Amino acid sequence: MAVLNMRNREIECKIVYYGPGRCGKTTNLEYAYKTYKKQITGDMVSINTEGDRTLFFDFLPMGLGKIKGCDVRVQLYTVPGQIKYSSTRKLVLKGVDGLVFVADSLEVRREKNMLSLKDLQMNLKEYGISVFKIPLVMQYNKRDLEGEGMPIMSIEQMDRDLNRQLKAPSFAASAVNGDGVGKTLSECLKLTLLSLQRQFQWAK
Ligand SMILES: Nc1nc2c(ncn2[C@@H]2O[C@H](COP(=O)(O)OP(=O)(O)OP(=O)(O)O)[C@@H](O)[C@H]2O)c(=O)[nH]1
Ligand SMILES: [Mg+2]
Repeated sequence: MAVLNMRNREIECKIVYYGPGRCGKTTNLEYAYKTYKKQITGDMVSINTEGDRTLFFDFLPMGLGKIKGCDVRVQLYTVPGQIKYSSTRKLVLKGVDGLVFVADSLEVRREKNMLSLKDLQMNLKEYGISVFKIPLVMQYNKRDLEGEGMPIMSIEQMDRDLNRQLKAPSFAASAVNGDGVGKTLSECLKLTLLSLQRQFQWAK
């Protein structure tokens, strides 16, 4: 849950990158860390197992400066995507204000994307949050793999699989190159801050 300190006019909120193992969540944060230096307010913390898989989470603090008179700070987190880290994923979701669901465009990951979205929905439910109500942005990652030998799904197919009911804003991306990373994040920030403004009547 966001922390609002209206006396000091400070807001701190939490955005979580969710999605199946190896879909590119950590890569999104790494790109943001490298690229948005002015907004990054501390080191990126990653807790990995061997082979770069996320074990607990990645964490990246950002400061957006003053928005409508308030100093806005954002904490970006990723969950570990591997099935076996289910309880850690739930823990990382605690207090989430906005979500990026990173889906893997590789055809062979189709089922994994859908299972991960279900897992997200169930974990949110345990915190009393509806996936339809929370600020959520979809990212269809690894678009650069088109024509590289392993078939990828069309955007339309991914929308049908994952976004038919949610109707969340969606972005094609290639996190390794940085394509779509900024657009995804800024849309999620926009939706999250709008939702906080509505909830707390801030900026009125
Ligand atoms: N070709 C391509 N590879 C990508 C892209 N994004 C990530 N990768 C690669 O996919 C692999 C997994 O990326 P990670 O960012 O570690 O995936 P993750 O979602 O954090 O995985 P977990 O921590 O296990 O949940 C790495 O080898 C990345 O370089 C992309 O857009 N295109
Ligand atoms: Mg990771």
